[in-house]
Amino acid sequence: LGRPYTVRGEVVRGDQRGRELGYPTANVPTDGMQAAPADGVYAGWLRRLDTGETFPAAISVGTNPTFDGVRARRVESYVLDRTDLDLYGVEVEVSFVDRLRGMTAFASVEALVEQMERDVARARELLVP
Ligand code: FMN
Repeated sequence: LGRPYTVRGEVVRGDQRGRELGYPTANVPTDGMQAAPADGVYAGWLRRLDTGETFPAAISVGTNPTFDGVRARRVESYVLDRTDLDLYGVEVEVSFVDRLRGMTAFASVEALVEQMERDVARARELLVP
């Protein structure tokens, strides 16, 4: 595979929890038509197909096992430092550059947020020179 794996789709509303956690994410559902990489956390890029802009991102693939409820698997991208972006309804392409870790069911929301902070720092090191 000579270039990063990508997933395309329209950004849908998630559980609206990300903003409360301090890390709002652009959620793209995975359907039967395209395979997402294994559940876990990645550093990569989110590209808006409407404007062509590309942003560095920390990306989660999975069902958010820290929280209750049966949930669809999806690709969630936190665009670094851009809590102001509104991407609902926008077609995006997410590229996976580096795998950071596996998906974890944390015992508390605080533990999840601390780990997300480390993930974002690592993604920044890898993506932003
Ligand atoms: N959810 C988990 O349950 N376990 C994880 O290990 C985990 N890691 C994440 C790492 C990053 C960098 C990001 C952006 C999200 C991660 N998530 C993880 C997903 C969050 O639980 C999710 O973004 C949050 O619940 C908001 O969901 P919502 O967009 O549906 O509101």
